[in-house]
Amino acid sequence: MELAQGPRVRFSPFYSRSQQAGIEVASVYNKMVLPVATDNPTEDYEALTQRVALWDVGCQRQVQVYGPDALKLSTYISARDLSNLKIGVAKYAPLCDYQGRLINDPVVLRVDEETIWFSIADSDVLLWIRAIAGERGDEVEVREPDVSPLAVQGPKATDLASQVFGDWVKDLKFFHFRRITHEGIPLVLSRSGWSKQGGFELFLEDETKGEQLWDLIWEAGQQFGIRAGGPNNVERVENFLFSWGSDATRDCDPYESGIGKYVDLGVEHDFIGKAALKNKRVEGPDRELKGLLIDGEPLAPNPAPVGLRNPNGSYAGQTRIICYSPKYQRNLGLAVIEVPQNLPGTKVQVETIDGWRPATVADLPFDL
Ligand code: THG
Repeated sequence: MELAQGPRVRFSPFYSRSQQAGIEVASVYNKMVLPVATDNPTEDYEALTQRVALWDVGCQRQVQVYGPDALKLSTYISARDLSNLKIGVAKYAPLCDYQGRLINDPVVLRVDEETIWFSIADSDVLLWIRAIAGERGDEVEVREPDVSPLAVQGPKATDLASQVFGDWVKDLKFFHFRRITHEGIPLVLSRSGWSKQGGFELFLEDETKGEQLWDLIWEAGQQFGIRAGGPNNVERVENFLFSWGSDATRDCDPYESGIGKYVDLGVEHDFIGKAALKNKRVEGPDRELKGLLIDGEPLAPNPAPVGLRNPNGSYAGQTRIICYSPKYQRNLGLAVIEVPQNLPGTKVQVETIDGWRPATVADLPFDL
């Protein structure tokens, strides 16, 4: 069977190049194909952690809020304070519903005075923002612009990007960006990306130039040992970057999801979910996303939910992802764990293909 081409599953402007470069495994994200791995995940991980990796993350769609009320509306929608977001700066911001449930965790970029991009995770933020803007009567236009991010990640990413775009790239701070046109290609160059290896995201602003941009990076990347890849579950579990829709359930709030530090409850302005989140702070969580150190031989990566139980067999929560970590040379996991079994050091058991294995609860990020 083959995936039917059509508007239900979209392909990014980098898709053909990703495929030519050896990507063989893909997922679907924001109703778009997300290339994730070649036929050799070990090499994918090595390229990312030792050299440089190129990822088609065109599926990180932008929701553009444009107009005189863009910042005001964005501030109301975000649980992190965006009220003083400067042009050329981005912030990672949890979005919650009125009950405080986390509904997305975009990178938010202030592109200019009246233009804000929500670089979203895998849920329909466009509909949410349109509805809220409509209810409030804000003067904004909300739409999906022609923007497709391409990620350059790894210890050699800065050398590569400065060779292509110039030395100014070296001085760009984390989560800062510049809007440029390079060899006729309009793009936003940002120091960000879904790994802890350092690197950039190139937000291409003309979908007809995807192959041209890919080729530019690919050719300059040869001397650095560049390799095509995709958002890497092993590296991001090792260093804990949250994956919405995967790590926690859709009922979890940001505190339960391990990203509570990005919620600004102390602000004067109101934002969606503020009252509910305040109550949750007072009551304390029923469960929490935590790390797991899992005993035994290396486990095959499993990014699907499996069981988590106490040594006596009773329910302890849900294991959300398991992988073997080359960095720590042990099996790691992320799990949503019931209070009080969430305390670091607690012994639990994890369901694996060869039965239940002993594991120990750990704080995130892992400190091993
Ligand atoms: N880049 C862009 N858009 C995205 C992602 C991205 N949209 C979907 C998804 N990823 C959103 N989720 C995240 C999760 C973590 C981070 C970014 C997006 C991240 N976190 C850093 C950390 O945790 O150390 C920095 C957070 C901070 O200090 O502000 O980068 O990757 N364009």
